[in-house]
Amino acid sequence: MDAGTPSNGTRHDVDSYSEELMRLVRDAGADRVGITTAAPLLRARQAIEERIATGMSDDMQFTFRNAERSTTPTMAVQGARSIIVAARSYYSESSSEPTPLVAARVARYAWRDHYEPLRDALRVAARRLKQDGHRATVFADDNSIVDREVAYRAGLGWYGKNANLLLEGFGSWFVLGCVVTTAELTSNNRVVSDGCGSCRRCIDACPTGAIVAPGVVDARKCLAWLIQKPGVFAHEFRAALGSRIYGCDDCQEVCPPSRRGAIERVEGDERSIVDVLQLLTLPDDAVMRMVGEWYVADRNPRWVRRNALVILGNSGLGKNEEVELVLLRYLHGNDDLLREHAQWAARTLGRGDLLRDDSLQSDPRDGEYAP
Ligand code: B12
Ligand code: SF4
Ligand code: SF4
Repeated sequence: MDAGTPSNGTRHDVDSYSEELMRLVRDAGADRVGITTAAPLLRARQAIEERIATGMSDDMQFTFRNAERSTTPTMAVQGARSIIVAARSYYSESSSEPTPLVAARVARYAWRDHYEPLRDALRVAARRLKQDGHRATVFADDNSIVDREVAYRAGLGWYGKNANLLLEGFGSWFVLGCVVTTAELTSNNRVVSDGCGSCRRCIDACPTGAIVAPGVVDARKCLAWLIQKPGVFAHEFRAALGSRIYGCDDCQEVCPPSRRGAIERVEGDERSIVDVLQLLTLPDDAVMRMVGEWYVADRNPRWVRRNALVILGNSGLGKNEEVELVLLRYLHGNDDLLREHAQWAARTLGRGDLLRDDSLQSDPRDGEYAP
């Protein structure tokens, strides 16, 4: 038999094999599983090309680097015929960490690593497929494939106006991933119809007006991207950053189906808050340990510190002695970009006096770590 089960089997065999694979992924920890074909993701390709043409993709690489590749499953796995796609909840109501003087908020999907458990669940199906002689590769948040479109096509949910995929009955607090395989499987031939109706809360709640049309996020304004983007943090969005150090959840927090349907996942250690003053005084390796799996351009802690300085500027704690010491450290530092962000923070905190200090001309480093 060609590549195991069940290329010359009956429709019934294909159906039950597909069911069996979905069950394996569910049993291994996924909350929802579906199947679609490996046909090109043409709508996603068109959307990516439009975002590039209008400039809305900004400098993002990810799936935008090569739109043909990220929307052609057969380029990810040669001879691919089917895709098993899974969703896993990352919602956790709240975390019980102590609140530091200057607290920065982490978006829920990054409170702990949720991609690896999802990949583990998908690997169970991939192993079975390989045992049966098929090719099978797991992808989750990978540049090779546009996850939401695969999940949409497999009938897992609808695109909300906030561009997230909302699972029917459960909302959007889910990460998505898939197994692309050469096996022929039974696709879910259903499309979940729009569940947003006349609601537009996410559009109104977005702090920067980044949702420019239903389902269309202009990355140039989206805080989740601006936090990741290397370079100077755009002045016009510094106040809007508030206390976000990684990701932004506002367009999901306000979403009624996501509030109603969230599946609580309580397990393991979580980091929902970062101590900004601590972060700004740690050496490089400790900063990177602190942020763990976060996407940080070139794994350069400079971008994390840059964001932390903007948050410090938004803290309203200009009179605090510890805040002043940290600001001085960066105002005296030899990194021009960080110094500019520290100057902005000082001015925003009403501490322009710190900039007038003559000692700013000199470099006070004394062999200790200095930015
Ligand atoms: C690049 C990227 C980003 C970028 C750009 C986001 C974007 N909207 O494209 C930035 C950094 C901003 C980002 C932010 C976030 N991301 Co992100 N991101 C990705 C990544 C790597 C690629 C996405 C992509 O290719 N987009 C291409 C564009 C064209 O797709 P789109 O905006 O979804 O466009 C679709 C809709 O417009 C829809 N559509 C077409 N016509 C119409 C018409 C109507 C009326 C509607 C409503 C929709 C619609 O079809 C288009 C094509 O599929 C994926 C992982 C992956 N490999 O796929 C994760 C992914 C999309 N991100 C994810 C998450 C969790 C987030 C954040 C919630 C994280 C956070 N808390 O900060 C935010 C949410 C921001 C938002 N509102 O979208 C999850 C989403 C899970 C879900 N349930 O939807 C993914 C799938 C990662 C994963 N594997 O779980 N992300
Ligand atoms: S993630 Fe934040 S900034 Fe981006 S679209 Fe949603 S609410 Fe707006
Ligand atoms: S907030 Fe309303 S419009 Fe936005 S995604 Fe949720 S249901 Fe849809």
